[in-house]
Amino acid sequence: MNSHFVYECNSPLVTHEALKNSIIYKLKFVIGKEPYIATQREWLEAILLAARDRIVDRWMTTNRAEYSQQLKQVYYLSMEFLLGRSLSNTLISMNMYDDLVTVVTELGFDFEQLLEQETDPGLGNGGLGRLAACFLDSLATMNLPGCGYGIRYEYGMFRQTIRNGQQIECPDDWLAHGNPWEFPRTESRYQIQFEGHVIEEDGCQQWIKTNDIIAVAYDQIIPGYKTEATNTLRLWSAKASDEFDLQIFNDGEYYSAVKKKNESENVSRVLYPNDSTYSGKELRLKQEYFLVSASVQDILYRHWLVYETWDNLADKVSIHLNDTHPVLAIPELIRILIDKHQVSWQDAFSLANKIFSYTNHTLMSEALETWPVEMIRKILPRHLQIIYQINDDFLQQVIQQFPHDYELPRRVSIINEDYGQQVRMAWLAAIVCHKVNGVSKLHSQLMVDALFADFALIFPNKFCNITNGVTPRRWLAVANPELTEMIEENIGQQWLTDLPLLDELKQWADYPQFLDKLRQVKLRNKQKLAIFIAQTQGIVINPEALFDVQIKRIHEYKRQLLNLMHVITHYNRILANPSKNWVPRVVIFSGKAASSYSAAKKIIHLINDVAKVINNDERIGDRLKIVFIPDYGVSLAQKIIPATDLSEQISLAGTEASGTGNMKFALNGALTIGTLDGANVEIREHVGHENIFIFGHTIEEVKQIKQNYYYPRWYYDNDAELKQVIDQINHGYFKPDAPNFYHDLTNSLLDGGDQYLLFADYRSYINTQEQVNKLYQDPLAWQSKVTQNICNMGFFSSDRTIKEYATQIWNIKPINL
Ligand code: 26W
Repeated sequence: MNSHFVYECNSPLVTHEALKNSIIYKLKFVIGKEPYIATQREWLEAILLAARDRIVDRWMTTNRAEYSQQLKQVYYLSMEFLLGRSLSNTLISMNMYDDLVTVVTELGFDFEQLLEQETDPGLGNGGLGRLAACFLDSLATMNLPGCGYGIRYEYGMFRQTIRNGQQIECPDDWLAHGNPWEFPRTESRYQIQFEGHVIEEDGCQQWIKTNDIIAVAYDQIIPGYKTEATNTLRLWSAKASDEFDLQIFNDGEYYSAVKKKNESENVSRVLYPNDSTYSGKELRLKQEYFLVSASVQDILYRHWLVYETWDNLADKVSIHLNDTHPVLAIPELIRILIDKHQVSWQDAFSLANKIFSYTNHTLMSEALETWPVEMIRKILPRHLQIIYQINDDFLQQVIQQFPHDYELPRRVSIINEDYGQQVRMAWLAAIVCHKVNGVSKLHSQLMVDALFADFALIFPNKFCNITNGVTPRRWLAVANPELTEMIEENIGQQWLTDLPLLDELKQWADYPQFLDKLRQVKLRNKQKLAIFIAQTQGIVINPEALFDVQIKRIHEYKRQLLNLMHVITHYNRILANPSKNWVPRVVIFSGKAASSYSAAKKIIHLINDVAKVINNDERIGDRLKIVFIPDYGVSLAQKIIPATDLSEQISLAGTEASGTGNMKFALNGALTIGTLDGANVEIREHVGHENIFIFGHTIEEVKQIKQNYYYPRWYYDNDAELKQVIDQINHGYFKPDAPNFYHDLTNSLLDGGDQYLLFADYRSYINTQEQVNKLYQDPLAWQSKVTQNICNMGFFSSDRTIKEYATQIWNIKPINL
């Protein structure tokens, strides 16, 4: 290849002049506008396209290298990817951030303002989707051959606004202005079959008379940080297989003619905005199958193109299932190998076993997917046969292995006969995959002790732990440039790809000058957030106050309500003792509730009602402010996390699988107040017990309490402050116009069993918050603990996580570039 045509970053071709010309070129020839009439959005699009051009050569180089080196690849199948905005990240990866700032400023734009115009694709619910995005970043940065597969939802996670304290959901039309990052691959299309029936012909199964949809690929480049390597995220979009029914159209029924087309394309229309309870809806099942069928067909097509044999499939391909949502990939792979390529059952099963691995992200029983047998029979009849066959073979093996445990086959059967017939997707994954992992030490332990206890006995080497991590590129370099710069001044640049090097900062941990500089960086981030909050919420907050933050999906188990109970307690204490020297606090909440989750919606409502009363109580002044920032997402997290002093990680022990926000906060110099749950346990091990505020009952104690008949009223009767808080909520102190409005909420605690033990953990939470206040009054002592947090976060880089996946599960090696 003629290297003359290769754009190299830092080469003379990427001078400011060239960059500027290329932006203007895009504006004129791609967008079709003259500079003087183009809108800011059109300029942004031109800039994105010009930036995109500069990663294309890396992409092609990587793809070529992967192809010629015939390396094993991992394919990461996920129903969700929460990438966040791409421009800053791309620029930082390419080391051309400053160049673009210069050029864009010369063109007369405010760069930061322009960045804010980029759409944030919300193609996920929360932790699981964001983890997938961190993984893509780490794979590319470490030159590991991988590719993400997902769905190009036309509508992502709903946009949240708050009206009269309540959550209002609006559609997220994120493609309204097009998506400059994507490359449509109209030639990469696969037929996806649904319904129909199965016949046997000459001993072969044929799935016929199906209704078909076409999956079309859209690719986005995922750049690695300061490396030639890139990654691909391939998202599938549904197209009707017949544009419309010509016969009906000719009969003059235009509407009916396009109806069928619309129905087919509904498959990729909208993300299910639910991350807590599985919905059991047919459309969701179709989405899941749509993703996996397109992806498996694509993987097999490309493998055959290179190798023309299936014998080495497991040596070249590893497929990872991000939770059970893509588990149908298992019967799909087996189906294609057997029905289309005449592979034997034994060989197909053995390939599937070697190729697939699965991560479990939740132990909550209501979130575990189980599909009615009849629904699968209707939509995927051939897959049901394969699932039955897998189950039969497995149960036979179990009976042979454990002939005396008569109950075991019923418990481990993929088909749950207890509630009508249900296919347990987690069981299917646990039986076929060669590895199953949890996402934190504690979660993985609970997984083998409880959910998968039987399977852990049957397959003693299958289960493992790989603790989650986050990418320091987005969560420090992009989100917190000031802290990044300060770290660089002290220890250079290497740490961004080798996070344990943060340990070197320890040498300055005792220097007041260093600690004070750290405080100033935080203060400036808080000032920025305060401006944002004033502009968007009209609430004025004091940047010197302690910023106490809980941002995540609203869920009872995450206990935003416990946080609010502390807020009210604190409010009552200020009122009772107004002259005391109170540490000023701003308590910030942000997060979406699933549209159908009424208890979670009520918690949002209560937060806003409490905020209204307290923020307008003149006796309080700026000693306590509550802010609910609407429409939580990746971009908002990037603003809030660098400005946080106190990170709330307060789920009931045993309920949060890992948490990843907890890691982002600590990395950005917030102290954690949290329970011994998920990855908090490991964060404590790394940062040291004295540098984190741990409270609440441990898992063992929770178990004990629940066994010995938990009586929440006892706490209410014996704790005057708790009683006061609950009475205030109950009697309408925060909702004078509808005083009974929160009865159901307080009842669920007082008489409904308080499932998440808010009352049992209340007192220790309040006392621990007292210690937080005390420490905050001593800035040097506070900053010294902050430093210990930052220094010790090396372990929680997603680079470490991905290295563990690469060696322990996928067996993939870096590309030679
Ligand atoms: C089928 C409905 C549904 C959809 C999504 C059920 C469950 C989910 C996800 C598994 C929920 C999720 O995002 N889990 C989170 O995964 C993170 C990454 O591992 C963990 O850090 C969080 O603790 C876990 O709640």
